[in-house]
Amino acid sequence: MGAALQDDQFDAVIVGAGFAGLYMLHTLREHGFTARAFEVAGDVGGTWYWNRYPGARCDVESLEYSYSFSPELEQEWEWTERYAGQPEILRYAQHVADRFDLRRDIRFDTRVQSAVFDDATTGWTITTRDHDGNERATHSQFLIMAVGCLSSTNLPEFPGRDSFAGASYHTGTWPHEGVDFTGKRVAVIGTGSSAVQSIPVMAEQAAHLTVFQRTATYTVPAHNRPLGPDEVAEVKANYRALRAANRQMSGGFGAWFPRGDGSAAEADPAERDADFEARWNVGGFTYLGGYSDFLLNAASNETAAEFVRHKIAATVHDPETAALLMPSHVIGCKRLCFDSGYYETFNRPNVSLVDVSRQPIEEITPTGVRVGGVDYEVDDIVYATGFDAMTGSLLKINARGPAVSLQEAWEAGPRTYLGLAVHGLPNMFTISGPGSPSVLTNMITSIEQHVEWIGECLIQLRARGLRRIEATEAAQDAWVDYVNMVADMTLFPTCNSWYLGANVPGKTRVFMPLPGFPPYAEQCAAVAANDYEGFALA
Ligand code: N01
Repeated sequence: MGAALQDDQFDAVIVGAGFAGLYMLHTLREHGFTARAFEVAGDVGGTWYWNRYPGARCDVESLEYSYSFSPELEQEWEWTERYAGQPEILRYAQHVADRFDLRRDIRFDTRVQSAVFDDATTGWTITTRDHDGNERATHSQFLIMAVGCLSSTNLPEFPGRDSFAGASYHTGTWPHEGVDFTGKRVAVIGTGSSAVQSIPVMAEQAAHLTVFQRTATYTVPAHNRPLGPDEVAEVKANYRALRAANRQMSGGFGAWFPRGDGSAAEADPAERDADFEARWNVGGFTYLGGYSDFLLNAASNETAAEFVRHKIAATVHDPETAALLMPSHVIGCKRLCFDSGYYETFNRPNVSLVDVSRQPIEEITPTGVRVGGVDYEVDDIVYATGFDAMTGSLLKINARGPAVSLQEAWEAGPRTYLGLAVHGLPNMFTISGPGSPSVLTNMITSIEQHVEWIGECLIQLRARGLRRIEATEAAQDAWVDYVNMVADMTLFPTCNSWYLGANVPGKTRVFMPLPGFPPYAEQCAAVAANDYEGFALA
């Protein structure tokens, strides 16, 4: 491995050049492996390349949502806001690519179409197609999927969708030149994180904005603001300690928030409300940090949910609209949202809310959206309808092992060992795959842990002259049972979230991520220390 390889032959092929692909490429090169990354986009950045909708920014604070692997990088990069906006995060990804000279090993505008493992050569043949339609085969020993968890858009098959005469957009594939909604009547379908961020911004431009809501959403103020030089200096002076502390947090971030313990249901109501109020005023993920049982105990959860409903009632002037905006499901069981003026936006005279929970969207007509026989005429439609999360992009690649394809292996839902490997697909790794904490964490913390584990694994294989690694079926079965058991101890499976695949019609209902980052990272380390227990090495 690592030497005298032809131009189309690499130790590893990496699919994707977002934060996972970039760090994987850097790590492999540092360890002396040859690697090539393929990226369907025209540049690096992954999710931050595509999601350019108005108001797009990260919900994890910028000083934490950044790589920790290079102390020099974290010292030299200057974040300007508490929550970085999409353009700034994209510039950061571009800076990383340039600083570590990664671009020369990335082929942009190139889609990986298929990957076939051949036991005779113990390697993968990867077929790619570039934007001119040229197909090319590349060979590698390892295949590393860095395709992102939220990269395959979900565009519901509404009858008549293609008949719409105006412009349609999906938040996840937003035009790079931006969209001017001035004077337009705009429909927004969906009220998840992307909608919550974009609705207040679009409402300022549009002549009228009609929001089609299937499930009301819990959102907490983000309280975004510019970062002051003193707070940045303080974090930079203590960055190593903060990163280490974050790796001990269940979400891989937030070690600097004050955390409470105990049960919200058993707390003194006045003290509990004071705690909610204080956290509401700090904003962001702090909100659910006051007690430790919000996702374990329905009564505790209800206290946090009810507090948000009171805030909605106090904010939204029209009682009917306020009632529609009040969610009834478990708070946090769908991804909590963070906003800059979301509920307030429904007080604007140019914004209206249409409930599509009981009467779904019937049809998209040439002039708008039809619900319950009523036509809402609009000029533009924004689909904020989310993603075929965690499995969508993996399954789009036709990956085939010696006896089974990924599609066949996951026919009844995703099955992995550690969220890192799939039985039947040797020498393939998935970064932040289903069965790992991934989307329940600060993605960059999870990505770094996976990349470092894979890098070390390849070093060990090389040192021992081994060429093949495959998760055993027994280890995978046990891991799937374990993930299900952990999920079933929580309230996560109680609502129709994308974590469960419930947002995509026909998708198997399986809770895909694994709650709890620190124990998971320890399990991965123990597997490696125990001679890659659960993997067959050859
Ligand atoms: O997508 P979503 P998103 N008819 O799936 C609705 C991350 N993220 O792009 O809830 C009508 O959350 C759907 O309704 P329902 C974050 O992890 C991060 O907003 O399924 N409505 C829902 O309201 C987030 O969770 C950040 O009933 C339909 C909406 O569309 C994830 O990405 C920013 C429908 C989809 O919401 C996805 O967020 C943005 C239909 N047929 C996103 N189908 C930051 O950190 C779907 N919906 C910055």
